[in-house]
Amino acid sequence: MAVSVTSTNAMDAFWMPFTANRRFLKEPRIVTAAKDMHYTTADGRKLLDGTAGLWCVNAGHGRPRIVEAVSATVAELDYAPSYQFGHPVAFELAGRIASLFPGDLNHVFFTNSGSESVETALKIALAYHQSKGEGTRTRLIGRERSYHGVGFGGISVGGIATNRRHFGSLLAGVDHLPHTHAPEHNAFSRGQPEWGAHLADDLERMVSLHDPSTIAAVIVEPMAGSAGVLPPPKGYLERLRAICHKYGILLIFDEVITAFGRLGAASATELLGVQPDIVATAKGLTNGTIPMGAVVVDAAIYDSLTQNSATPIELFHGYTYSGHPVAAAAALATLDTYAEEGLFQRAAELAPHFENAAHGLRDLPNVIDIRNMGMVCGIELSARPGAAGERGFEAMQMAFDRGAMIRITADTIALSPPLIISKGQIDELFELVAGVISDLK
Ligand code: PXG
Repeated sequence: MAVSVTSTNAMDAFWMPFTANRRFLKEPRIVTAAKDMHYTTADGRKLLDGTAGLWCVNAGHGRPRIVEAVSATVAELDYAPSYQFGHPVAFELAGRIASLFPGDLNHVFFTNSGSESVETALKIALAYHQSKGEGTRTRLIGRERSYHGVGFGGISVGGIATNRRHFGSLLAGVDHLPHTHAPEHNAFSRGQPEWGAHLADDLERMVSLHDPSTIAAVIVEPMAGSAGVLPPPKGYLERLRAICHKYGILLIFDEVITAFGRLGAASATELLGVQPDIVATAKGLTNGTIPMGAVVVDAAIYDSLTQNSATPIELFHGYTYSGHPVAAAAALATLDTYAEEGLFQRAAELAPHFENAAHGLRDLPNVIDIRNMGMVCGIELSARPGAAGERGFEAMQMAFDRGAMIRITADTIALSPPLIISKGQIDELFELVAGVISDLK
């Protein structure tokens, strides 16, 4: 069905998320179709997808197996509740997801988005401590420059000021570790920076300040995505893990971006060999086709919550669409596609080429840092005096005009293409971005 966008009046009913709405109405960027590595724009141009949608279309667009699974399932079982009833696809999917995560990360709670996965993970952490008789552990620790979605829990532990400052007092009892970005020490690092592991030791300071008996969990993105692509310094996550272990604090990884192949492995957990207690996922789980998230939980947490429960229902939490059959079918077909095409391995193999292409932009005007990990890179441009974000915004618009979809966070360009991208298309993407940066004022 063709979507016609006729007038500004018709368009402004849609209040667009995280968008400069007034500016968009004057200069809309509309896409109407997508296949493999490309979007089609409303005026019929092809756009190379440099961002896998919003970091979610890891297998590329319009993949037949996923399309067929969604069509077949919606015809057969359009909806079924997961409260007190079940359907086979959700059980099968939970097992498949658990098998992708190492150690005892083998219980899966379904959500519909990354934000809901984060809220779920935080609530499970709090309920777990209570189930063990340690209900004083209520404090949550996040990190500066982290993005954990837009729920009240997520923005409370999150560390992006613009996402917090308009929304009242947020959750009480939250503290933040320092972020790990320090251009004077780690600018233009390739992969994980050498400098910065010691920043994890700040958790020791918080433990002395608050006492471990008050701290429930630490939540971090193993690689911070939205805040401008910040790979973890070497040894940093290991130190956080050790300190959490020492004081009985749960470690939550927000892998909404990093799970399902983005870094060249099933997850950052697997790639980095650091074992969290809870992992929040979404995005790549269904290749972006149908909204779905999954929270993967360690057996010790599940066992404590289920075995110590004083009520028949062990966790008073869930969503109407938890384990939705059509989303679950999309996820199974997505995981099949990843496996059949070896896309996690492919990402690992392409990563060095991607890294070289990214760092090839180093000498262009206004480029002040380039960061990368797996199939992600951030290219940071200096801000125009008094106009932070303006140069980045223009880069996005110019790339759209010239044939690529790219993402920006303020003045940082973030590239994270579908993992089916070819080396030739990587070169094409970076050449286009290089041209844009060179022509920007
Ligand atoms: N955690 C992380 C680490 C994320 O990146 C969320 C939670 C929330 O997911 P939902 O599905 O509720 O949006 C995210 C989402 C961008 C961008 O351009 C990133 C996200 C969403 C939209 C845009 O960087 N990440």
